[in-house]
Amino acid sequence: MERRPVILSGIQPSGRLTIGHYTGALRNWAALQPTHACFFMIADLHAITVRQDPIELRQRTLEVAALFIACGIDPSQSTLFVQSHVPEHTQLTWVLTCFTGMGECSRMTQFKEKSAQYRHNINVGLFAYPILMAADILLYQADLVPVGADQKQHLELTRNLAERFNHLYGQIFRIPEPYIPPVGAKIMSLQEPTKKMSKSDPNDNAVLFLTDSPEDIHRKIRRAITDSGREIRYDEKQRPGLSNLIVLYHIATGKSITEIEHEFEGSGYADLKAALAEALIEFLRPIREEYGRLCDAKDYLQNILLRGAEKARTRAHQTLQLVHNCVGFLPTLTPEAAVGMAHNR
Ligand code: AQP
Repeated sequence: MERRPVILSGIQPSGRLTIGHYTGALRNWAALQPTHACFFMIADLHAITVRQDPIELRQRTLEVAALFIACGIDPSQSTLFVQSHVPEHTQLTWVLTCFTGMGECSRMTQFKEKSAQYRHNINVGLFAYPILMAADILLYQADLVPVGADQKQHLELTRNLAERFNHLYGQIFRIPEPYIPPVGAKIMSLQEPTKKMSKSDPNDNAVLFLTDSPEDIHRKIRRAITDSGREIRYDEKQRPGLSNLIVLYHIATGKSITEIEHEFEGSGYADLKAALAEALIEFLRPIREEYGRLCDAKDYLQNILLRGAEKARTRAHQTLQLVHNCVGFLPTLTPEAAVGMAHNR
């Protein structure tokens, strides 16, 4: 049978998901799932690099699962799981940590930004975050990793680590390629348009959440920061706020940037904002409604995640065994053999 190319990607349950998660990740995942073997995880191990409230983290994990499905991830086609349910992620991380230089991690832009943002809690996990991400990807022998533009540097480190390991031990890891969408790879904050829109931004008006109500959407778009110009013209460098709104309008309507510029010829920013708010409300409505239905089906979500973790473990364990063998660890039982032994007791 022909091997379908493998995809691994994930999102941290560190807050409510934003329109950026949709354009940078979820919509691309949904588009790729018919032709790829997909592993999509809720990255709770990554989330605790920043202090999380345990009750909220559990709740958010299920909410993120509901949003994955509401955004088109089909659990019968793709493997959907929680990262901490597959212990191989932390096991491979340790081995890779021993192959990573301190300088490689300290160069990472995200580490620099997050250690400035969370000065009171610059923990080793924050520093080692990209090594865990490398383990996530390499465990599944992923060919393609759909990510937003901000994750490109981490993927580069993953490739370097895989090549380093392969150079020493033979062809153990597949070298993954990034998949960065041509549009929407970096949706910017509505209040500081030179900064990425982030779910943990303390300013609620800066972030468009996928589950925002129509009233929230109207308010946030009305208050979005633009510049003092008049003309509706895309210019990412000179007019980042306006350009971000144009990209959002493109996403919500499917119209090209040129079509949008024509549509608003002679109109002002207020016209664009009013049309954008309406378009976003309609665009996000089916996601919000499906999410509402799924949130009431906790058992269904939990079952999907448990089945997904079993499937993910089978694959992850194969890679981990190869790696353990390379570095000289004694073999242990496979999960299947261990289950067999427990049954025979
Ligand atoms: N604004 C964005 N535009 C495009 N893509 C984005 N992604 C996140 N924000 C945008 C993409 O979503 C995937 C998973 O993101 P994540 O939540 O695991 O991590 P993150 O990039 O750190 O997202 P946040 O919202 O900024 O999280 P917090 O606030 O918790 O740090 C990635 O592919 C990412 O590129």
